[in-house]
Amino acid sequence: MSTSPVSAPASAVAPHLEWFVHERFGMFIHWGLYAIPARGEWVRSLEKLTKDDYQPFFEEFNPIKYDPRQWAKAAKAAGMKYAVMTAKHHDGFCLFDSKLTDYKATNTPAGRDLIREYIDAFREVGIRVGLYYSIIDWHHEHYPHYGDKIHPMRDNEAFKDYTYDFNQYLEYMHGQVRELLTGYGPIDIMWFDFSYDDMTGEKWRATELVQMMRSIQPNIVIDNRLGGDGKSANPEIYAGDFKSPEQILPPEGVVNEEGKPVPWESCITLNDHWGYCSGDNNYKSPKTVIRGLVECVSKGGNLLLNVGPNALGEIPSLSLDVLAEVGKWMDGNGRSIYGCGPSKLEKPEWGRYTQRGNMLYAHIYDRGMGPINFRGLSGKVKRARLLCDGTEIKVETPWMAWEYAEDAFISFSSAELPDSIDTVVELELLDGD
Ligand code: H79
Repeated sequence: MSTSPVSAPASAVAPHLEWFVHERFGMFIHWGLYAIPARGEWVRSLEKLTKDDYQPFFEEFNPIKYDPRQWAKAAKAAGMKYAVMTAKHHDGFCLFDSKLTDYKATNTPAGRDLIREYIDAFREVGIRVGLYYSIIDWHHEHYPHYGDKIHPMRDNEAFKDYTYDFNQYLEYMHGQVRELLTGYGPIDIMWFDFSYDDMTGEKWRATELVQMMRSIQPNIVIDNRLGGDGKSANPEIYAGDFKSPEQILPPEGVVNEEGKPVPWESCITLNDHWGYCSGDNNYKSPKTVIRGLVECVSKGGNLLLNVGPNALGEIPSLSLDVLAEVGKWMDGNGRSIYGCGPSKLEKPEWGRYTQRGNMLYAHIYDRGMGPINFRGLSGKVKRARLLCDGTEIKVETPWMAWEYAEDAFISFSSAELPDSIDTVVELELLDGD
């Protein structure tokens, strides 16, 4: 057979990435002044708002319901093991108390460092903390543009003769990254967003930046959006630790030019916006999210699932509802996610496989008509159990299947699958192949 059922799926990763490829499921948090207009985090650019147009949101930002312990509780209950929150998004507003700018939460009615509270609250419940930092900045006077069309400065007559000194912006950006890495203890992930056109790599003085970061926090996990060659087996120091597909799950696992698997993490919104959008109720169902997470793991990746808290500081209740349902499933089935990766077995007709060492997890979505076929596994299964409650599942090759002697089969006694979203059967495989 071309496929070997018994395989250790976790390919070796650098030691500082072991936790990252183990935990698999994180919470992305997009929060900032844009929660007030509530039309998504791109509102300033898309609607060509000037600094003056945007300023009222700064003056009124007062999230009286902000209690990151509640957010951490929701993340924990959903089975999320890490989080990444916007310390600064493209609008340049800082949720942290940076000494390098006045454009920060401390100077709004909020009056305090909201990133510190997030970090404390999530650490408190054992969730790893990451920070999103936009390298694009629509507020800084020495950040030139984003493309030729999108950035408000460029479209604004008043700025047509504008001159800038990009090095001053880079000093600012490097300085803020240093602040974030020195002021809050160990940060697990630094999530930069993003390079474009020729604004990539050394335009950000990325080698120097990453060397500085590693000198402060050698084990920090860094995304790949400072630029660099995503395919090379010997990538630039700033090419990052993982690939970051956005709003898409890759069709198969991600590999470098040598065919070696590369850690990756898809970031996905729960509705159709990252930042809070009051009019957007187009939520993904718990089933979509759960199956999406399983798909990521079955292809060797992570899922970073977004919430966009509102101007008062609350995660929208529709988001909380989905997270709670996902959490119920994770409670019973998380062992098919954490520490798991792809199986060498082909994707089955009825669902997906994930695997950890000799433990193969069959995620059954579609019961089909006959017994469920585990192709090629005849005689290779030591035992099978329903993951969520430990019930014995009999693995057999029924006489009707005499033509398929290499395959193993299971049948559920009830007409329904126990879990209509994803029934997981844990198959302990015999060693060897
Ligand atoms: O922070 C989130 C996005 O704001 C950011 N990355 C994620 C994690 C991002 N910035 N730019 N892009 C993604 C790509 C550009 C997308 C755009 Fe659009 C298409 C900008 C305007 C049209 C997406 C759709 C944002 C607004 C509408």
